[in-house]
Amino acid sequence: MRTETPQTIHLKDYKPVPYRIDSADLDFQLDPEKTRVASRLALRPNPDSEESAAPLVLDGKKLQLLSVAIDGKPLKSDDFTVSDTTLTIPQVPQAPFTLEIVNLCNPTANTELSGLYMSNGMYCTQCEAEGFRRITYFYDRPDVMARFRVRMEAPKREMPILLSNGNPGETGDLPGTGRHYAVWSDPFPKPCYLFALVAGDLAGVHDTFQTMSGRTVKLGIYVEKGKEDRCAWAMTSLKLSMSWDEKAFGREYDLDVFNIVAVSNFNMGAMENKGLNVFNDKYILALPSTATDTDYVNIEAIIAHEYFHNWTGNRITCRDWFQLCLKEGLTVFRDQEFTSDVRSRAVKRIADVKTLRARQFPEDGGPLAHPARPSSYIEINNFYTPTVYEKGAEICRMMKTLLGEAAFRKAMDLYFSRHDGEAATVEDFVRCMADASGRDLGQFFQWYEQAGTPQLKAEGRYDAKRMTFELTLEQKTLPTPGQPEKRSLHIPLGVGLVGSEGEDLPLDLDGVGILNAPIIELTGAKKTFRFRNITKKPVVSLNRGFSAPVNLTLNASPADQLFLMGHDRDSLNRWEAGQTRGRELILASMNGSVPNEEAGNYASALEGLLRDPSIDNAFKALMLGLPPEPDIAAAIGKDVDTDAVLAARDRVRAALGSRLDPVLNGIWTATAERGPYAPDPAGTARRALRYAALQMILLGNREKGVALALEELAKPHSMTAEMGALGGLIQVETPERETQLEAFFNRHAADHLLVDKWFMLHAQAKDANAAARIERLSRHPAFTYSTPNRVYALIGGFTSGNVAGFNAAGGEGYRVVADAVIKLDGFNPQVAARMATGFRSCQILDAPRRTAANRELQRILAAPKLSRDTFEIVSRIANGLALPP
Ligand code: 0A1
Ligand code: ZN
Repeated sequence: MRTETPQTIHLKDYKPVPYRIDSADLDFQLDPEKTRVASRLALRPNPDSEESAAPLVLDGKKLQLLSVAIDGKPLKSDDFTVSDTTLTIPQVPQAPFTLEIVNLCNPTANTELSGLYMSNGMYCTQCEAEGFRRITYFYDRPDVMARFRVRMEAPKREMPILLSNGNPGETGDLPGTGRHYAVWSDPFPKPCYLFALVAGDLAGVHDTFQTMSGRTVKLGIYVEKGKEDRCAWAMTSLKLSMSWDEKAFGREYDLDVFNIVAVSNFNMGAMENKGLNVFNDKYILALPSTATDTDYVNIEAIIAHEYFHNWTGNRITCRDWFQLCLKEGLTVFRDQEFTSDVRSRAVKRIADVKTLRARQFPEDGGPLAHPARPSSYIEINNFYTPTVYEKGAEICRMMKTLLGEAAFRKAMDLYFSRHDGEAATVEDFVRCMADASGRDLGQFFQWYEQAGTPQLKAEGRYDAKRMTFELTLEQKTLPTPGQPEKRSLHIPLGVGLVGSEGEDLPLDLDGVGILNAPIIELTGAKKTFRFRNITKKPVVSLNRGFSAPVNLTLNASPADQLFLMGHDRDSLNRWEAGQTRGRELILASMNGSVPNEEAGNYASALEGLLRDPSIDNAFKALMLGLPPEPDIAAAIGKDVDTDAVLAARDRVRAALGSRLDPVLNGIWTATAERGPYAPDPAGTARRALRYAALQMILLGNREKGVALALEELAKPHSMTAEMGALGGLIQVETPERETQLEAFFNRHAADHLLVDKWFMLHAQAKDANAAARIERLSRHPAFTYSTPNRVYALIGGFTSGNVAGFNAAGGEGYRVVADAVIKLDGFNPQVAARMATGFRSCQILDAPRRTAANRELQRILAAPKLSRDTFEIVSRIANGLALPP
């Protein structure tokens, strides 16, 4: 058990540092256990600091200090002090001076994968958020921006490739030593979290990109030898991202080279280090036989995301880590727009809303709720959350909605010109939005500071005599930890009044006139909007395009919902109407049987869509997907029995599957592959529909579904086919799924990314003994806790992809995850804490489950030497559970 509570950091305590670092010259003598880092820093008193003659306190962790000198003069041991986390020099010159530090660090012992570490024999780094302090002593905070020059030395045969940020400089051999060196200089000042270094025996795939001003940029993707043939998609995606940012935002790339390195041991998805992005190899490597359509789409989006950070994150960075959503929310928004433009806008928006609901809403509605810009934290690594990323993106999107396309672009241009080269705040960003548009965003700013998903109640009333339609909106946000009182938010809402032919009626708003943009804005707790000259009774379509991240309840009848499902011009709301109908049907089936008539109506509406040749296959696939179990659980709200939720959902799927049997079979036949695989939108859409149909067939007509899946697996056309068929099969308890899982492993045991997929499939298998399966697999020879991807596949796949298994009433699912968290905490706290977030929704479950979850959370908290990371997450969740439901 921890003896003391770790320190909390507060936004209100922000203070500039007393010294600036203008440049950092780093020399690395790479060695697996004793890497020697010689750092030469040009410092000077910071004119923005209020302190005078303050001591110099640099961050440093797990370092061995060898020497310190100021202006060439070595310091004596009583001129400075070293603690576990700092190097303090009480007296330094009050004019520009040079500080030279020499220290050692141990990449092999670095199991946290933060700082300089080894991944499969190569050296690589991860410095965000606070990893640079594990390399050398520095001001490890984003508002200290320096020009970096890096020289590195390593044995030439083992480490032929030497990379760092910026542009390449001198290289050479060191005769007689077998070693060689390379110099890299980055002309753009940057915070140290964007520093990167890579050394290894890697294969490079090369290309070039011509920027809009005619410069040629050399592009390189570095991977393990033998994987060169898997980089083509990543390279195509990179070039597409570069040209899109020029067109959409006028942003040109600024260095002579752009390199990407794929590594197999990485805590997160990827990292935007200046000119040298480091990627989890899962988001680079792709061949039709190894990657699914989803993998291809993710690779494209993550390459884009990291590339876009070059302007939103790197050229303009964050003043402090509380401003994380300044770079992350905005960059997610940018990558969402990119995918919308290069693929289908309608499909992308639905996919994003699904992610938001699956990941962010549960966070915002539970013990881990925090504002998009938090005001305090214990461990910043715990704040790379769906709220900071995805809700942060929604906030940017709402500002775009409020400003309109042209003013938003103007505001972005202003942001880029006003803050280039700076470490900015969320206030700076919103001020650009306000200044460029003249809009008052004072109240809107609350979206950054207030946690919780607003509940929006809407009631429409048609008055035939007066020909008016009144829409009454009421907002309320429930208390979240640390925020008992909530204010009203400024909510932009896309709105349509749909006539009986599916046409949009003109929006003539009382007191305003005909609306230019079909958007209404709610700012107070409650307001009625009256639309005039409405000649016939409309069906209201609200929050079109998911214009605001709220939980909407609308007084729409099942008939209205079915009508919108078939007719709304807003595809998001067409899908949303289907989700609402599906959710209500599942809720109505909780008592054991599916209401016949309602299921029939829903199936007919789906059938109409599925048979309509003018509708995109990807949209059809989305329409077939019923709301996931957590959505149903959240709608129930308390005392949830997750087995009952799973059973009801499966009952509805089975009922729909059998009613839709002919049309699903037609889809199966029509979507058979006829040519070679290509990850293009049309092919991706066709396959999405094919495997969505298979899932329904499996539930509606198990024997046939199993036969189709087996046929597909006997000669799979691509990895998408393999995963589509096996992903369906694991949902039904049949002997075939076990033999097919085994066959998958035997086929792919040599490919680590496919072995991850195999663990993930197992983790998601619906099974009364799911926890025992996880337990058994955690002892499989291919399982290791030291590779994050493997942990995410097995443990993450279980907590998020197997709701009933993880939340088994006996507590065995919680136990197996708690065991994993405790094991992981000893060597990779970031990953341990991430896995512990799986418990975040337990407060809405029934008493036996809550008690069992709490027992395991307390067991984690009692573990010796618990990290700050895990302590923060687990104690917040446990506190939430202690409250009455
Ligand atoms: N900034 C990266 C994500 C990232 C965050 C933290 C990391 O280590 C703790 C690593 C990567 C992105 O948004 O892609
Ligand atoms: Zn990012």
